Amino acid sequence: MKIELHTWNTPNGRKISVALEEMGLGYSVHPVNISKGEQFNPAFLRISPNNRIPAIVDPDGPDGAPISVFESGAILLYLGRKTGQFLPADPRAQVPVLEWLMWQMGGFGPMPGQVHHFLQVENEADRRYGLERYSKETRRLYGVADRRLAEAEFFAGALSIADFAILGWAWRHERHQVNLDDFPNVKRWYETMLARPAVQRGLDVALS
Ligand SMILES: N[C@@H](CCC(=O)N[C@@H](CS)C(=O)NCC(=O)O)C(=O)O
Repeated sequence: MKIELHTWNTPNGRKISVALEEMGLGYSVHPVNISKGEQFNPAFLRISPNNRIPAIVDPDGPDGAPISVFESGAILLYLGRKTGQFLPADPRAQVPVLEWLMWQMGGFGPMPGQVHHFLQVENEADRRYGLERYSKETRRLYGVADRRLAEAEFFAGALSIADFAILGWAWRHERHQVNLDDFPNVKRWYETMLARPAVQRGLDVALS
């Protein structure tokens, strides 16, 4: 049976469709229209109590019984462990995957997400401080990524779930007003990722 992907067409949603495609797992898309408040439906809250997409339901959980998972980082770790792909079992090799996954979850997502928010604020006085603060922090994070990718092909060395997490947000670089020409190593990595057929399928699949 297929994994249910409860999601919407957003950076956090795209991380999981890309990972599912890369791992070759069958899945069905269950759109949750967050602009209409469907994330507050009681049935969705039962699998995602923080009223955020994405969430998955795997009918074939670790013990054979169904399991649901919310939070995109937890979903990526779950899928990596389930398939043994893009998450090395060796503890030393796993550390950079966890580091860059947490780096994304804690910063390279929340910060550009705030840029997206403040860009929509119409009152200039309300907008200015937030936009300046979060744009600066977003650019700092792109700089961190650029330095990392000067020394490694992918964030954790080999392609991993951390790349899928980071790609979800890099995919929206134009929306948070970052020009990848300013970050040539990120640009090289981004183009490498987009050239992967499974990544393309994960970015193209209809989620809404
Ligand atoms: N930390 C969460 C964040 C998820 C998140 O912010 N999802 C947004 C869309 S990208 C959402 O569902 N927003 C609905 C809302 O704010 O009510 C994750 O990575 O899964």
